[in-house]
Amino acid sequence: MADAANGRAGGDVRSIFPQIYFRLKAELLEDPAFDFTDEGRQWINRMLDYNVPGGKLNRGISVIDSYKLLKGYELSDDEVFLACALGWCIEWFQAYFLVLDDIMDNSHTRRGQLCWFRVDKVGLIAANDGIILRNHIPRILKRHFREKPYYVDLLDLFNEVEFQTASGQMLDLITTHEGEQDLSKYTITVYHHIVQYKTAYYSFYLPVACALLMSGENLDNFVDVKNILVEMGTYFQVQDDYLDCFGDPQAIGKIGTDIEDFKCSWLVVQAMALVNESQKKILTGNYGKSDPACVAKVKSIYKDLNLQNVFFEYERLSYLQLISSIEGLPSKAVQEVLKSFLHKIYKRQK
Ligand code: DMA
Ligand code: MG
Ligand code: MG
Ligand code: MG
Repeated sequence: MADAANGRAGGDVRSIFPQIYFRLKAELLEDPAFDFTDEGRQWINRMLDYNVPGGKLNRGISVIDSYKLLKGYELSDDEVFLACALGWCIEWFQAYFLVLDDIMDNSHTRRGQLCWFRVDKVGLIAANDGIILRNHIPRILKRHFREKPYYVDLLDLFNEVEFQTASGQMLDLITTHEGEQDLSKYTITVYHHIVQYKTAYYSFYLPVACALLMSGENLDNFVDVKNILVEMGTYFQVQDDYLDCFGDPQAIGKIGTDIEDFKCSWLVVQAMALVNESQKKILTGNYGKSDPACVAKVKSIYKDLNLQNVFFEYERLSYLQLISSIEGLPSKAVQEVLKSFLHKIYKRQK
């Protein structure tokens, strides 16, 4: 345990990575910039345990996997620790956005438990907890990366990606006003714009960009890589939208709310392109209502339109397209990074 917490390179990343969380949390709970009371420390401790470590950890672990592939040799204990710390910064970032996303989407469950704001005695304190989660990231970076030549670039990267994500969230939320006026405003172009910003940058570009910075690279030289990662992130959000309706809540750990929330989901975009007049009437009359009978009517239109098969075909083609773009990149190491990321999500059920 002591070895693992120090990031010994001998073990498997999947077993080391979770251990590093405890070290980072302990450091945050002893932060000298705040005079903690016992209650304050307990609140942060519980809030972090509830929101940070319980996900798939794909984003965080991708930093270490990518860094290893870019370096091309065994990492030292120190390098493993730093890559894990950066990976955890992305998991903190994700926790920050999810806590707030669940309030705004009026969601019920996340990662197999109640959404944080629905927990007794939490409520809108969750909004401030989101801010604290975000503020933990520069504190982790300051403690462990201050002396690194890429420190400023790292801070700038998190700031830029935060701005992109928050802007994407804004679009996701305000676009529903347009949809409420006229469902045919939900075009694939509008959809791509939303998901590129709300999901792709932080989920796909950010982990690889972190690994590139650690490897001493200049991100300006990786525009092609960024574009492919944005495509991959788009495919990932299409999966998320598909699973929101057709996934197993037990497996995905959350109950879908996209239909109730009038979201510009990939499914409704596809449906609007395929409906006949009578189906369109049913869809328009029932979309965006919290009544379960209305939701069921929307889902039955989706089934009649065979949207599951439309999705499977989209998934197959996206995969082929991504592989061919990846194989067009000059560096074999970078190709491996992107392929390993793609294989983590292809045909995912959760
Ligand atoms: C995800 O959008 C985007 C962010 C920034 C959390 P979403 O609301 O579809 O996510 P989920 O389905 O996980 O609530
Ligand atoms: Mg949501
Ligand atoms: Mg959302
Ligand atoms: Mg979703």
